[in-house]
Amino acid sequence: MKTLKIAIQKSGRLNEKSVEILKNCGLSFENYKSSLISTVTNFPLEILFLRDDDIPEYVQDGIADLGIVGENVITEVNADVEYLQKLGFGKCTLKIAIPNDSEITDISGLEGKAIATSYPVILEKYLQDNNVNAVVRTISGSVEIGPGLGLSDAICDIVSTGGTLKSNGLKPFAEVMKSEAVLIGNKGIELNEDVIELLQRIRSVLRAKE
Ligand code: PRT
Ligand code: ZN
Repeated sequence: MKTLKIAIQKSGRLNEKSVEILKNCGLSFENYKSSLISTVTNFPLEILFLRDDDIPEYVQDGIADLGIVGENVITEVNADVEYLQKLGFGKCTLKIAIPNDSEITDISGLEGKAIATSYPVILEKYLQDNNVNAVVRTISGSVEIGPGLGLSDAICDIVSTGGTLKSNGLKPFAEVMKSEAVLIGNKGIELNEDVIELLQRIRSVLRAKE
């Protein structure tokens, strides 16, 4: 049987928990920081360490059979992949936030306003669903400083504790989507005994945590 490939985040918020869940499945591998691929020594599996943004497309295109990534990233790139299992970590919410002193009080108040975000696809869809015409300004990071710089009237960004919003004088205003890390698979994945075994191990690790 062909060696399976699973893509996980190389470094960042999901890396540690992704490695942990695989190790808890009894898989032995080196958690290389410098190389892209690590071979599992006691299971026919290779681990690809990637930027999280690249994971949905790698799995969609079959370069990796499986992947662990945040739902927000999958939705943003519109990846056509199979959702196999929610993993219970990396939980966060994509929210629209406005300055504490903003005069906006409801969604319709965003009409004609500028919103800074790293999630233009998800935000555009949300605005459309709510019949609001706003200007979406796409920036790749530090979205929270947008209003302070006069770049935008609101932001749309990932929130977990809310601390970042608070320290930038912003308040959450509307919830756009909830997200957590999920195990995804290529749509054409063959459910052979290795895949089934791996899925069973992951599910039993999750059950043991409940
Ligand atoms: O380098 P690479 O591209 O792989 O990583 P990245 O920098 O794009 O992503 P990373 O590691 O920051 O986040 C990976 C995933 O973790 C995200 O796609 C989410 O699914 C999930 N996640 C969970 C979060 C957060 N919580 C989170 N708090 N992603 C980002 N944040 C940021 C947020 O953008 C904001 O700047 O943390 C800040 C807000 O946090 P609080 O606690 O102050 O609210
Ligand atoms: Zn990223």
